[in-house]
Amino acid sequence: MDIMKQIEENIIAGKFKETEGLVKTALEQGKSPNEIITDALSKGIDEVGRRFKCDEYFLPEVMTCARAMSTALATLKPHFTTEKKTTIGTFLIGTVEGDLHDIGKNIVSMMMEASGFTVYDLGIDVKPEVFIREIREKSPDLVGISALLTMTMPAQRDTIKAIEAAGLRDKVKILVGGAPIDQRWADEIGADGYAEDAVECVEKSKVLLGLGR
Ligand code: B12
Repeated sequence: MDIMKQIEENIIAGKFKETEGLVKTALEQGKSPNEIITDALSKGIDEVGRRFKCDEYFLPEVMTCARAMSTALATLKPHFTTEKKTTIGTFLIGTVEGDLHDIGKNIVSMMMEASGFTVYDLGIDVKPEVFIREIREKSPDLVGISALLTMTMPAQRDTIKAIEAAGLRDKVKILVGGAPIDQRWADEIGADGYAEDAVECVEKSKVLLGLGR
């Protein structure tokens, strides 16, 4: 079986102990980290989501698959490091309060870093006051707010409102993302932009900072 298919199947099977070796083999075969994410890992986790939705998988299975996915990303991370020494902008990112999903956010962080941004990742379940404290401390150009649950989408709005109330709204550009998010929602809650995936996040970030595409 082709290595990319093997990685995809490995994520679906949640065999996290074998993941690192497979990802290393793909890198040795000349696959780029980007290809591995798009053509193998994302396909695998999408299938996990599908099985979860139709009750073929339950939470314990999804958790082992997520662990395999996180292991794969950790293996890829050093291969993503940018050659550029100077930063083209500063990006602060976190998953909203009440939301524990971080796989997509971590991919966004890695791609932004690889594209020359300095990234501060606040992790998961981030309260609005923590976003505010960190904006004051790090003075980022951009703030990314991730949400994966329809239930936690309103927390994106609350976070933006809190940033406004703290008098910091005009100091940062705000991008929102996550599977249930779209441009309409981004407009409704007053974000500066929405990106469907990590590659688009890099593109939109550059546009927002006037750096072109
Ligand atoms: C893995 C997973 C989990 C793992 C998360 C582990 C982890 N470390 O992240 C665990 C097991 C913990 C989990 C828990 C739950 N989950 Co879950 N989970 C998923 C699953 C299968 C995959 C998510 C994922 O990683 N996708 C892959 C990444 C690469 O995609 P992504 O996150 O969308 O990110 C991309 C873009 O969205 C974008 N992006 C992401 N963030 C940002 C931020 C910015 C700023 C930008 C610009 C872009 C951007 O770029 C990313 C890269 O391309 C999805 C199904 C799915 N297909 O989404 C369900 C899913 C999200 N979960 C779901 C549910 C219901 C739950 C639980 C409530 C289950 C329960 N009964 O307890 C809990 C909630 C826990 C909590 N409080 O957060 C539902 C949500 C339904 C809904 N509409 O609200 C989904 C859709 C499954 C389903 N089909 O029902 N889950």
